[in-house]
Order: sequence, then structure tokens, then C-alpha cells
Amino acid sequence: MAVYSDGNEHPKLPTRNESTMTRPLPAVAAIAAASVALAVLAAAPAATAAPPWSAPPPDPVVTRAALDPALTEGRGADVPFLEQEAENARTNGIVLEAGRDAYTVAGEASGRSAVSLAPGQWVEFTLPAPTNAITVRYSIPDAEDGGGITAPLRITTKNKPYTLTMTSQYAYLYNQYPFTNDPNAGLLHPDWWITECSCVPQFDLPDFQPDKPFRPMKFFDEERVLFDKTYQAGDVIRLTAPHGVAATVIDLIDTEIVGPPREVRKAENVLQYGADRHGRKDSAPAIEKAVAAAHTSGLPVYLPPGTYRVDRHIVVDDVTIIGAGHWYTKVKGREVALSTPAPDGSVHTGVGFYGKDAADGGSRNVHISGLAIEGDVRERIDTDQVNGIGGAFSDSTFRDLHIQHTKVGIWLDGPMSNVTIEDSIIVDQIADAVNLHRGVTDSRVVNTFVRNTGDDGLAMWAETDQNGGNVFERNTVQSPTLANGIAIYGGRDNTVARNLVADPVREGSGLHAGARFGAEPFEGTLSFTDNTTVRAGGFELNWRIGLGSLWIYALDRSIDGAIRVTGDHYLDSTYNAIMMVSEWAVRNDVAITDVAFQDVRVDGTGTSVLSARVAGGASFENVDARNVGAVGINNCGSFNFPPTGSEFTVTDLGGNDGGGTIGPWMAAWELPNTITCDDRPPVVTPPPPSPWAQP
Ligand SMILES: [Ca+2]
Repeated sequence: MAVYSDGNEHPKLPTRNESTMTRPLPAVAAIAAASVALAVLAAAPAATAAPPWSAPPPDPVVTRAALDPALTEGRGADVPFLEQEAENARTNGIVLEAGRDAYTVAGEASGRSAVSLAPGQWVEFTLPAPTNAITVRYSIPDAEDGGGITAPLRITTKNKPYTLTMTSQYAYLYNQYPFTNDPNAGLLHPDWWITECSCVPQFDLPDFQPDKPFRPMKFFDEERVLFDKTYQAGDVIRLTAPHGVAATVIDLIDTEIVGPPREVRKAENVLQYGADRHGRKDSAPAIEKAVAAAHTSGLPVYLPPGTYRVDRHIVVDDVTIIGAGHWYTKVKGREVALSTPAPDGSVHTGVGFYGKDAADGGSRNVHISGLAIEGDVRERIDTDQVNGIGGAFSDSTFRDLHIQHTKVGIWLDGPMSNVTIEDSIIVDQIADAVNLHRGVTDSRVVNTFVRNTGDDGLAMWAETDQNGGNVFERNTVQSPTLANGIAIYGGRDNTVARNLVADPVREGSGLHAGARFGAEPFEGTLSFTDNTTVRAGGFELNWRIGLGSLWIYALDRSIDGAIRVTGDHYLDSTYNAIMMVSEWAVRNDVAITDVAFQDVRVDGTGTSVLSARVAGGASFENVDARNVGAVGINNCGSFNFPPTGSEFTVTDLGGNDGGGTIGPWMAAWELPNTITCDDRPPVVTPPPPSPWAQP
């Protein structure tokens, strides 16, 4: 989540002196305008001559989150596909200059770069392995008045052309939370403080008009194609931009071998109950009949290959639903406006499998696997239940799912216990990919791949009822366009382990623990273990300071539960590797007191290893850093600057080696609490991450 529960969009800047709050800064609106203009700029004729089709193909550059896979060994989801970034491929278009600013196309691209193609231009990839399926992440412009466009992308293989339909109908959100599809809208909340003028326009600057489109975001979408034959390693696939589209931006492709569809004979087959596998007729009643039959027969429900139209929730309890695999079985629906709001406040409904409400006891023993859920959610309405999976489930599993274009892929409202989400792909969401909300216990999200969320990738939110004993393990989260890769809001004894998080953009970072949004306290031990982040720790637009790739934020209350960070790797942090922070207004009321870092590697920070902007402290043991851009410890404490030193104490437990431009990152002179506070030290861009020599 990136917006405060009190309705304020911004925390006040815990700045060192008032002058930095009022100093005019480069208008973000200007950056926004520049990024939209990019689509036009990128359409300029390219100078690069096209190599002939017969030229020997370049070697493929296979990456994970735009990194050498060797740098992420053992972390992140074990996915069946191989990623290739377009910026590493051969093209006669333009490689976008790498950049991490919000509201820019490059900033939202994987690896923070992509290729922009004018009509007829192309990018081509050499296949690293046999391939019969491809996923393309792309961006095309919005319609002039919003709402998106569609256009064909030509895919040429050595003996056959295919066409993939690109759309920007699910891309492009503008303006202030909860955003709009209208690029021409004025401020949605003129009575909110905004960073663009450092003012509340309605009261301070009634004539203020933001540049339009204001704060454009969510430029990308992705689409996939299953070929009817298998191509070999070394074969070339060329993507050619359509005519009539000023610029087609290709971010990356994923290629893989998809196995044959799964057939389940001993099952309640939805076709027997009248489902339409061609996606024309509403299949919800047929699926419900099959579910009812399954309750009697004890068999699973089977959805053979096909597209099944479902425009509302299917409520499930005590049933197993199996598809032929998420490349073959798709449950797809339109978002439907309700004539009267539902009791839960929804004004729309849409495709989704829902458990019974927790208030009604929830559902139990539900197992759904092997299918895709494709929604039709184009705007963010927080009261709408338009999620791929929703409601309350205990003792349930969700496996091998592909969820796209819903509001939140899987939003669970507990209390509930023992849910497993595994081996799934959740992409192109308006908000989170997964949120374990309210009293979710002993549940796991494992080996799941997340890309292009409009809010936190994976979240645990202990609102009202305490969460506990949950695990996020071996997941990959890429390019959340708002908020965090992985966020933990309160909870007891939760674990975040062996995940890979890349390229968060704004109002959040890679890994986050926050005492905020009305969450229950942190209790027991929150563990961050063996995670890797890359290109996180970016610029916080409202505070106007750099975050940390991991950031711990005490807002509603102190964080005095134990937080143990062990074995994490923070690579290429845009600003800091680690931030511990409070809010200016509560800086004398809260502290973060029981945090220990051990065996952590920091490779490349634009500024510091640790930015401390809260009272309390942390211990460090064997935290090694290199390519550190600023002072290792930027210690502001809680900004009272007493003569006894900062209110934040650093405990050196030994073995904290390495550093950067200023010398050792943990130098004796910084300990235990030397005030080194600098809101905005100059950023020194580090070299790209590289292998860490074995000790
Ligand atoms: Ca890219």
C-alpha cells in the first residue's frame, strides 16, 4: 500500500531543516510530460541499419530480473521460462536510455530499459533453448482521451508469422490515488498536499494546474502466444512494430516449452454441465452445477482446454477444481457494473473464485489448479471485490494459476488458516498480486512469479486481526509500479525468505516492514532470510529522499518485535540499501528497537548502506558492502540532534567489512551513534552488480 489510511497521500518529510521542504525542486509534472513525450520522440527515424535476416544470430542474453542468473542463484521463483531483455537483443529501433524515475517508461521497464520501435522497426531474439511459447512485455500509447488502444504485433519465426494483439486498455493510470483513466483530468484531490508544488493547491495555490497528463503510470502489459510447433535453440524470433502506433516499446520476452494439456477423466467435466469452451456463452452456471455434482460424487471438477466466460464470482467450498494447465484453460470475464452496491460495498463484479466470507465461517478444503483467470479491471475502486481469488479459505491450495487483469490476483480476507499459493504467475494487476489480509495464519506463498502490479506485489496486512506464522518463500516480484515488492504490515512470527525483488518504482521499495495502515503490532520475530533485491531503494517522491532496498517504518506505533535480517543481498540500490524511518510528526513517540542484520551483502548503493531516521537501533554482524556511494551510515536519529549523539544506536558485532567513496561503511568514528545526518547526499551511481568472490 502506498496511501495512508488517514486519507493523506503523503507523510510529512522528516527533513533536517525547513528550507529543504520549501526549496523548489524540479517539477515532477515536467518529468511526467517528458515521459509521455517519449512515445513521440521514440518514433523518430532510427539511424541503425537493419542487419540482413541472414546475418548470424547474436548469442542470446538470458537474465533473471535483468541480472546474470548466477547473481540470483537460489533466490526467486524457479520458473519454466527464460527471460531476455529487449535492450540486450538486436534491433533497428532505439534502446531507451536507462532511468529509474517515476512516470517514465524506462522507470517501469525490467532492468530500467527497453527498446522503442517506430512502425515497421523490429527487435529480434535468438532462442536460448527449444521454445513453443513466448510471453512479450510491451507498452503502446494510450488513446488520446484514455481508455487504451489495441494493435497487432507481428512475430516472425524462421518459417511462420504469428500475430499477438497488444492492448493498452489495462495500462495507464493517471493522477492522484485512487487514480483515473482520464489523461486530461484535473487534480482529483485539490485539497491534498502534493509534492509538485509543495502545497495544498486548493488552499495555497488555487490557480495551480498540473501538467497533463498528470502522473502517468502503468505503461506496460504483457501477452503470450503458444506456437503450434517447437523452435530450436539458435532460431531467431523477430517482433515487428505495427503501423498506426507511434511507438511500440518492447521490454522483454520470456520463452519456454509448454507441455501438453492435462486431461482428467475421473472428474465432473464442466462440458457435461453445459459450459461453453469457446467463451461465448456464460459458463458460470455450468461450473456451479459441476461443483454441486462434485459435492455429491466426491470427484474433482475438470475444465478441459478452452476459454470459459464468467462475469461474476463463483463461490466455492470443499471442492477441487482442475484445469488443463494455465496455457490451455482460461476463465475469463468482463467487469460488470452492479445495479445496486453489494453489501460489501462493491459497485462492480467480475470473474473470480471466492471463498465464503469469514463472517459466515469461510470456506475450507478448496483446491484450484491448472487454469488462467483473466479479468477486465481497468480502474482502481478499493471497495470492489473484483479479484481473481477472494474471500476466506482454510486448509486450501491454489497452484499452477495464471492471473491477469484483475484488481488483486489473490486477496484473502481472514480470519483463516493454512492456505498455500504455489507455482503461480500473477501479472498486470491494478493493485496487489497477493494480500493476506486480517487474521491469516500458517499460510504460504511459494515459488510464485509476480510482475507489473499497481500496488504491493506480495503483502501480509494484519488489519484488525493478527496475522501469524506465514511464509513468503522463493517468489520473484518484478516491477511493482507503486508501493513495494514484498510488504509486511504487522504480524507475529512471519518469514520472508529466498525471494527475488526487482525494480520497484515509487512510494515503496523492495522489501518493507511497516507499522502502518492500522495493522496489529509486530510480535515474535519477523525474519527476512536470503532475499535478493536489485535496483530498489529508489526516490520517495513525497519525502524527497532516497529509500532503502529494505525499509522498516514505524508510523502507527513503535516496532519492538524482533526483526532478523539474515543472508539478504541488496544489489544496485538506487539510494540506500537499508532504511529505518519514522514520520516527522511521531518521531519522538516511536522507535525501532530490536533489529539485527547478519551475513548481509550490499553491492552498490547510490548513497548509504544504512539510513537511520528514527530512534532505536540495530546490530550488524558480517554485513559486507562495496561500491557504497556516500557515508556508510547516514544517522539522523529522530532529528533532535542532542549533544549525546543520535537517538539511533548502531551496534557493531564484528565482520562488517568493505565500503566505498567515504572509506569503510562501518567506521569507528560513526559508532555507536555519531550524527551524520544528510537528507540528500550526492548519488554516486555504482557499477553493475558482479559476482562476489568466495571468502
Ligand atoms: Ca527491459
